[in-house]
Amino acid sequence: MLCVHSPLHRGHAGTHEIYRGELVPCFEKPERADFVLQAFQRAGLGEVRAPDDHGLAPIERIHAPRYLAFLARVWDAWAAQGGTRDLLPAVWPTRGFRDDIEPDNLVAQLGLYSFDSGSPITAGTWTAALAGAHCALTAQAAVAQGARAAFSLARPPGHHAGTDFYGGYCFLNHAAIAAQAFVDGGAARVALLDVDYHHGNGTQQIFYDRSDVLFQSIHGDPRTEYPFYLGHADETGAGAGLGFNANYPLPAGSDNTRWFEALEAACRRITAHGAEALVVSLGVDTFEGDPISRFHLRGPEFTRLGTRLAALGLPTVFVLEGGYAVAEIGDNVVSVLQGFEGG
Ligand code: OKP
Ligand code: ZN
Repeated sequence: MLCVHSPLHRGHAGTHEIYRGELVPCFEKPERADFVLQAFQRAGLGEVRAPDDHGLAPIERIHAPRYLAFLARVWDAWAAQGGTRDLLPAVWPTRGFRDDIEPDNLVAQLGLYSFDSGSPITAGTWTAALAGAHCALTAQAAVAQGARAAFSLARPPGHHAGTDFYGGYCFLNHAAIAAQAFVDGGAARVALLDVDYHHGNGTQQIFYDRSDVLFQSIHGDPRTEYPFYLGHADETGAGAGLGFNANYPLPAGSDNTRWFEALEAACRRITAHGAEALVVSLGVDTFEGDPISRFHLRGPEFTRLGTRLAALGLPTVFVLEGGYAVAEIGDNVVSVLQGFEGG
């Protein structure tokens, strides 16, 4: 399997995030991608290639121009004010505020375009996120040109990022960008399956009123788990998209039997959708030892996941999302990919 990877992810290196009211070191760190790359190469899974530059056009198919412009300039604007520390928002426009005006104040701009205080912007955040989008687009292009599957190995992750907002460590929604590229390449029906522990609220928001991209997410119940305000079972799509969004919230601590029942339901639905291509938001924070999540998948379960996805028989793009047990993240991702290759 082709792996698309760029070392530019290293430029996104936050120092701290706010977690339970405390400043703690970031969970989403560069070592994550390094460990996945090492494991991929050690397993001899295939070629590792740098992304091609696909330009901004396919990214603008998903993200609003003013949001992209903000991400591209925010660090330089901060540096021009003498800022050196990670940028974190501290104020947000909630219900009743205006969101059609972009304030001049930088921290207020951060709040306008974000939904949490856990996603620091650093000097290389835009460059890293952009490289990640190009990794996903390069993987998608390889699959569109006939490869059975490809793996976009990038960070920061993407599935919490929506049309014009970041959060949950995510800035550009790489999986959504890849799914849109399949549509723009002529696919009438695409399936996007999110198996990260956290609901893919950004991806859901992006495709909520569309019937061409079926979005499904298996995740910790948002009544207790991040991102809390979206990801419930009664969110089934709107307008033309009604019936093309499916959430499988499982209580934190759910066992693997329950998790694979949800996977089976999601897979059957992908087949019923008549999808021509599959994009997988591959988070492995479902791992038993993950420091911020509470499911129980281990190596054999990750292999089984890959095997089941292969049985769908679809051209498949894997996009890396979460996974914070750094020492095990590489083996867990490789288990999924090996399960797929063997399936
Ligand atoms: C990203 B992905 C809020 C911090 C809460 C956010 C978890 C993001 C997970 N201050 N933690 O889905 O793996
Ligand atoms: Zn996650």
